[in-house]
Amino acid sequence: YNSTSPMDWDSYHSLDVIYDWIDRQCLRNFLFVKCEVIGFSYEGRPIKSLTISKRQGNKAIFIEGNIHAVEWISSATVTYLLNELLNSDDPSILQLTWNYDWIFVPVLNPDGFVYTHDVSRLWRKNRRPTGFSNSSGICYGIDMNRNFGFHWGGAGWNIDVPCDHWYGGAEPNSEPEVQALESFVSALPDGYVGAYIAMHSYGQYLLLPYGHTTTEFPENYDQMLRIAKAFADAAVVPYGTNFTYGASGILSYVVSGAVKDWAYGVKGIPFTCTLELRDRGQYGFFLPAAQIKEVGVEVTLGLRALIAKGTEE
Ligand code: ING
Ligand code: ZN
Repeated sequence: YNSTSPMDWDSYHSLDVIYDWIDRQCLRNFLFVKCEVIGFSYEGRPIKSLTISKRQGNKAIFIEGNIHAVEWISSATVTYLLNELLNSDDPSILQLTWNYDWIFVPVLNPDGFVYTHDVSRLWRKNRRPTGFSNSSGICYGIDMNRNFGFHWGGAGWNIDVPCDHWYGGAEPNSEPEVQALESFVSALPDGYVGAYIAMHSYGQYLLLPYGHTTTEFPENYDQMLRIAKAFADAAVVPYGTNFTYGASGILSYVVSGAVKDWAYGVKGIPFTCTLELRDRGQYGFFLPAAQIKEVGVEVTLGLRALIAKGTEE
C-alpha cells in the first residue's frame, strides 16, 4: 500500500486521494474500524463508509459529507474529524471514540464530486440524466437533499424543475446514492444512532428539523435547541466563528426531502441537523484551503460540546 499518500488538510483533495486515505485508515486500525461499500453511484463509483467501534453498547454519531458536490469544505471537514478521532492523542478526543461509535460517509455524491474537480467546479447534484432537456441540451442531476422519502415533493424552491439545481427527482428515493444511504441507515439497530449530522456549506448555520414547514416543530425541538446552542457556544471560541441555529424551514428556506428530516421523521434519530460550515459568503463555495484546519478545529470542539449536551439531556 502507498504509504506516502498526499492526504493533508492544507488543500482540497480528489476523490481518489480521499478514498485511498480512508482505505488506509481501515487497514491501520482494523481492530476497531470497519469500512464498507454501502452502494454505488449512478456512474458506478463506490460509496464508502467507515465505522469506529471500540466498545459494545455505545450509541453512534452519524456524519455525512458532500451530498452536494460543490461544497468541498464538507468532506475536508469530515476527514479532518475522522483523522482527529483516529490519530489524535488528545485524551478528550480519545474519549469520544471510547464512549461513542462513529459512522462516516465522507462523500455521498462521488459522481458529482469528481465532476466538480474535472469539469465544473460549481456542480451540486448527482450526475444521473433526468430524462429532460432544455435549450442547452440534456439536463443531468438530482439534488439528493431533496430526494429523501419524508414529505418528498412538498414545498420547496424549484424542486420540480428537472434542469434546476434543486430538482428533487421524479419520485422519492429514486437515486442510487439516496437508496444506498437509506438502506444503510435502515439496517442499523433501532435506537443505535443518537445524532445524524449532514455537513454542508456555506452560511454558518446549524439547521434543525423541519425543512418542509415553518409551522410544525419536532416534539423534542426545545431539547434540540439546547443541544444546538452547546455546539454554537463551543464552536465560536477558537476563531470567533458564529453559528446561527434553529429550524431550517425558518432560518434557511422551505425544502422537502432533505436527509436530516428523513433521519428524524422516518428513522426516529433524536437529534439531526444540517451543519452549514464557513463562511458567510465572502468566499462561499470557494473557501480557501488555508481555512480547512480552522474549520476542523471549531467543528470538532462544537461537536464535542453537542455530544456532551445531548448525552446529558
Ligand atoms: N443548504 C441546504 C440545502 O439542502 C437545507 C440547506 C438543508 C435547508 C435541509 C433545509 C433543509 O439546500 C445547502 N447549502 O445545500
Ligand atoms: Zn448543501
